Amino acid sequence: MKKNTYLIAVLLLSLTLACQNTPKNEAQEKKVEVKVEKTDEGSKAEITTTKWVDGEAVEEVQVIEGTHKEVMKKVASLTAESEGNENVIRKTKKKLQFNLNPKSDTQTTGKVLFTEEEGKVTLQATISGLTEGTHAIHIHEKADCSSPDGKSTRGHWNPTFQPHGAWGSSEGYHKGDIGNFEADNEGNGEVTFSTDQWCLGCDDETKNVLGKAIIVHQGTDDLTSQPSGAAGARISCAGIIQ
Ligand SMILES: [Cu+2]
Ligand SMILES: [Zn+2]
Repeated sequence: MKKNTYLIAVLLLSLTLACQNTPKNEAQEKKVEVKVEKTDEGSKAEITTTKWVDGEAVEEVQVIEGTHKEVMKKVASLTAESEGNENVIRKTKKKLQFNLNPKSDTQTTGKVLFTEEEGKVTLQATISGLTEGTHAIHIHEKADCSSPDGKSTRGHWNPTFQPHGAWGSSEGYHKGDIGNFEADNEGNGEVTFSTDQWCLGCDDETKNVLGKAIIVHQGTDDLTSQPSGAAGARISCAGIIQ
């Protein structure tokens, strides 16, 4: 399998099994962790099942390889085992990790991590190769970073047809209006942003960030100029793809 993994999607499923016949304090616990790695040549899933027997963790690892479709089908059938079982307390944590790539003749790179837990999505990004100062970061509407200037991602993601603005503003804002962050004198910046107005792959298209793009700008978002805050060149780009 090619080492160049362009995307790692990790789906963590924690299942707590409370058997009907067992008193509550003796409830059996089982944890299923699924890690899917997608490469140019196919996919590989690693399923780790941890069971606690008499207070000791017993781990079992299963590896599935094949086309992405085959692997995802197997994973779905394995995790569906517990569905319909009322005694299973299901807690799902989704993770999506990818890199930001330089645009507009810059050296601006970065790493982005999206996590979703209990109805809340958190974005964590570390960005380097920036000029010192304030930079805008947004979600744009299309996961297409093919053009050298990043404009193939189109405008800001705005599924609710609002004006551009500061996140949470009563005058309206785009679902992609994350805002600004600071880069230090070494050109490094960090962004942490949490909201229940996004989701990772749900059916609500006013919330689903998959298929969109992250864009970092050379300039500052003034939070008022239409349609996109006059934030200047698009210097780093990544598609939000599962
Ligand atoms: Cu933007
Ligand atoms: Zn906007």
